[in-house]
Amino acid sequence: MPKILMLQPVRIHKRWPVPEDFTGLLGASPTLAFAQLRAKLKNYEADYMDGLAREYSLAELTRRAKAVDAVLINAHSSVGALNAEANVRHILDNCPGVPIIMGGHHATVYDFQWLGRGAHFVVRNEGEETIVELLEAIFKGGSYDEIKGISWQGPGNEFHRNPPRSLIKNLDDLPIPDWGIYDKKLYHLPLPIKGYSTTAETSRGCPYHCSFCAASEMWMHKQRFKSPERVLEELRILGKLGFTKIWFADDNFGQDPERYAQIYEGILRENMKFNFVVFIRSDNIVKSPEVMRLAHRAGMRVALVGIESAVDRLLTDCSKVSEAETSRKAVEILREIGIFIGGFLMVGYLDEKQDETDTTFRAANEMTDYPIISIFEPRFGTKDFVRAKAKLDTPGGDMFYHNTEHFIPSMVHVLPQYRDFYRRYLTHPKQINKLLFGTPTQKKCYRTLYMNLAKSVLRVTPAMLANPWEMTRDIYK
Ligand code: B12
Repeated sequence: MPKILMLQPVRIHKRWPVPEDFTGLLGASPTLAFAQLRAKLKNYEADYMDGLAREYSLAELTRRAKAVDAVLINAHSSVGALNAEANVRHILDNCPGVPIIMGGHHATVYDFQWLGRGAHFVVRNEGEETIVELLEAIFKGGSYDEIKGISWQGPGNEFHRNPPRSLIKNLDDLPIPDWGIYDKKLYHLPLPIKGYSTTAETSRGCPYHCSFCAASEMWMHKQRFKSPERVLEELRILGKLGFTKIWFADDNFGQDPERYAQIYEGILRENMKFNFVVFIRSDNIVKSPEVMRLAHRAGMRVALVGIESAVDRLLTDCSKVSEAETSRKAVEILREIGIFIGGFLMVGYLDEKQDETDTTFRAANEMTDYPIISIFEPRFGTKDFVRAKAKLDTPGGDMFYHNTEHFIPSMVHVLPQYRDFYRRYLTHPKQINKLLFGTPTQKKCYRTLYMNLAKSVLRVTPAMLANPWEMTRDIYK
């Protein structure tokens, strides 16, 4: 039986004092990608490493990559691109001959760039059907020309991009994810219920066209749903496996409130015990506050809401199709119900004025428990990338890497304001008050945040101290 290694890249480079992936401070949950792919690859022996959830030495990476016949790497964001590339290089240098297959959001848009960096194959967009055909071709010696959805390096190092593959019509046709590949002890979501944490999904994609969003492009602006019966079946299995804390990966959870009401009612009817985290739009919250109450009774404890900006001019400019007032109403509803609010906001958007930036920072403070603010960076493959490029406002050229230092040239002045915001946020008595006297979810979230922050600060090395806010190499063996 051929062997594969499923690899979430090992962190060879790290940032200090705050890690490069700020969301990671609130806990860890695995990518569902490998559990879902593994369920399609039952006739392979599979090993799994998650470099975002624990540390590994390079010697261990070498040993485990040498022991398999192919390495499958998830490349999901520009923030992780540097480490993903360092892993590819390490495997090429130390395990020659092992085919490297990449997939995920980042690999999909940067397929040729990854081939140029040494990957042998990139599986673009949805992976389940493609990986089965690709591994068969690799191990049984078929041709790659007919496999839809791959990009690959030919024998003369020439790059090929095969035609795209259609999306799976009915997500219920997917096999049940194999959550058994994950080491349960590695993951922890900051939710009050006792039990193990993991990731699941009820849908894929999002029908909207926000011009900054690469995720919606990835799924061709379509949203496909699993049926409520299928979601409940997965939840029963998760419950039996001991998972009680679930992060729903959906980009647009709750889009059809009636469908979701059936899921919540099922959870309550069967007396299933879960706490869960979701990404949900303000307009869906406002559309049906009663469904949100039901959601809370069924276990929704954290809502990650794309507020983006508190300025309607900017929301219109990025085609958000939701007004700042809608987000305010959504926040009121969530507060009243007692759901923890993680708010995504952008500052330094194209042509943003200083007073607009200030308004958004104020909104981040007022409207969220946990503000996840990004200084706007145009993502390759989006409409905003084309707009920013026309103005030469792309600090990293094609934006393959996340640029922690320079950001978009016309908005570089936002950086000190951004750091100042987080310094104040983290030390403000309001947060400490929630840590000590808040809801069980607030207590859990803030305890996790401050513990992880302390761990990050304390694990300083001389190289990190000399280069704060830079990605510094941290593994030598
Ligand atoms: C769980 C998760 C995380 C976890 C990672 C878990 C882990 N231990 O691996 C944590 C919290 C750590 C995380 C962090 C970040 N994340 Co994240 N994350 C997700 C989330 C919510 C779910 C992923 C998932 O399970 N999806 C469901 C699976 C089934 O879909 P999929 O991942 O796309 O996989 C399919 C295909 O892409 C493909 N595929 C994927 N990988 C591979 C690999 C191979 C070899 C093959 C063949 C195929 C393949 O096959 C799968 C099945 O079809 C997604 C949102 C989403 N909807 O996907 C965001 C998402 C991927 N994250 C995102 C971002 C931006 C980040 C951060 C940068 C956030 C931040 N600023 O801190 C960091 C970066 C971390 C890093 N260092 O790389 C963005 C990426 C957008 C983009 N590229 O432009 C997403 C899409 C969220 C969003 N809508 O913006 N994340």
